Amino acid sequence: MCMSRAVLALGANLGDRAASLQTAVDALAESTKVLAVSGVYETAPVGGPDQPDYYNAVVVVETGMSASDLLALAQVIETGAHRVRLERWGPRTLDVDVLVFDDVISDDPVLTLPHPRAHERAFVLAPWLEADPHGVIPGRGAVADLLDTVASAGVRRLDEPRLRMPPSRMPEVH
Ligand code: A4P
Ligand code: MG
Repeated sequence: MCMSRAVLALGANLGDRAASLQTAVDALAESTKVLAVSGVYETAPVGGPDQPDYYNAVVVVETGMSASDLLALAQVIETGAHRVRLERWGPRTLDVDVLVFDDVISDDPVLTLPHPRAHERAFVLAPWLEADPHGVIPGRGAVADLLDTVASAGVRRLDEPRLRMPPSRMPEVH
């Protein structure tokens, strides 16, 4: 099977934020091989209406799925967390975005790759650097360099909670 490497961003600012993030990690591990999980970052909301602070985290996976199947999985996970889409950039129990999928570049509005705002958001780049210190955003540059260019005020790594990395259910590919 042809394996791809993808990076996903998790965000939650309603309900039990830590539980929502852990549910997403567990659900991803059901269908992909989870390679790395960042710590949990408490972050001030960017854009949208007045809303509570987020918990954000980043997950690196290896998968035999296509990019569109991975987006579909992300959306199933969001729906499973009872996410209701009320307004763009508004509060949510769980947001699962695909940040990069291999080195694919696409401006398809259904799945834009890399994620069009990832490179300018400290709440994405800080956990990404932790999970993948050598991460690169195709067409934009190294995550480490991009993080140096954005304002990181309002982005704070928490000692607790920690996200558990569940054992992968995916069979090893030889
Ligand atoms: N879509 C296109 N490309 C992608 C991709 N790479 N990954 C489409 C995921 N989805 C992608 O998404 C809207 C549509 O984007 C989907 O139908 C999908 O086909 P959505 O999740 O329904 O809506 P949204 O999340 O409200 O919009 P959007 O534009 O994804 O918002 P953002 O940019 O993700 O921002 N502040 C803090 N501190 N932390 C956060 O996590 N998140 C947001 C949401 C705003 N402010 C935040 C945070
Ligand atoms: Mg989203």
